[in-house]
Amino acid sequence: AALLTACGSGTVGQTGSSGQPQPGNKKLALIPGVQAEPFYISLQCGAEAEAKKLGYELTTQAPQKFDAAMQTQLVNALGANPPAALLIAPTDDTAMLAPIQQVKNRGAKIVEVDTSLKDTGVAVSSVSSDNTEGGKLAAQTMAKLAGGKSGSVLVLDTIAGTSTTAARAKGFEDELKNTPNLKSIGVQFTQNEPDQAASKVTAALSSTPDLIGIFATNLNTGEGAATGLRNAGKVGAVNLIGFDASPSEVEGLKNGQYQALIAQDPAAIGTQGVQQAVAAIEGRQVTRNLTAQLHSITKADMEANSQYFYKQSC
Ligand code: T6T
Repeated sequence: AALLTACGSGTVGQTGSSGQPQPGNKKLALIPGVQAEPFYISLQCGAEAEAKKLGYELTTQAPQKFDAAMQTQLVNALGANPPAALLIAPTDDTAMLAPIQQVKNRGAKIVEVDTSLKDTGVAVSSVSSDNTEGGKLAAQTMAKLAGGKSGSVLVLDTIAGTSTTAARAKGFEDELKNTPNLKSIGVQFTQNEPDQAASKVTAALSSTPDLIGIFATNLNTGEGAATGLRNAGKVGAVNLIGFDASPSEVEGLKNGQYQALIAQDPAAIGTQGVQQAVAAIEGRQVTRNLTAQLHSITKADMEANSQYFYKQSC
């Protein structure tokens, strides 16, 4: 079942017979990438608070898995009279185009939060981290951790077609070229399944004896990579840099399973996403692309950065 929560007051949106939302429509829908996951929960918390402040009603429905078919069902369920705006993290940069376009055709403003479609003509605004920059930051951190030592590095991506993690992997690989002592053995896909990430790490450890580091491009790949290293008794011997700052990743940073985390600011993405949606609905000026801050956190400075840790509930 999909996660369903509602918040905020405001009138339920009225819709004309044409299916085009009218000025009194105060309804917003948020469809994140996946349910019950700290990154999207924190994003939802930011979005809900801002919607309430602006007098809008935000309803969230999230797919059980990070999966385009499951997400399509939720988008289609918005029906012929959609809310005034849809805030969505498309789980596939191409497959989600048609269902989202249909909601737009029915009069809703589209705002991308976190991930985005390849087609930049659909959304009025896209709010995300600068994911290329995040990958670059991870590569610079990896170089620092290696401290001049030579070796190979593995990059774990999630599912092909995920705009965010693809940009992180590319940003990382491009930047790593500036550190000649480190060589990438390539990007491997894990389908966003921790078990697959763990087996990719096990395989890389046996095929690449000089493996010195792993960049895990999101929460699940990081958790799986940490398991893989633990199983092989290689925790700390191979530097693990994760993306995101979920409670379990933060715990892992504290106990030495990760050497660094690149934390996003999901609540800010949710807040700004709602601000852009409301500006579009009310006919005010909208910013096409907005980026939220990123922070590289190590064990040494984790106390000072605790405000960036993700939440399990609002
Ligand atoms: O890293 C985030 C998000 O930015 C990405 O698009 C998908 O994975 C996460 O939700 C973490 O699991």
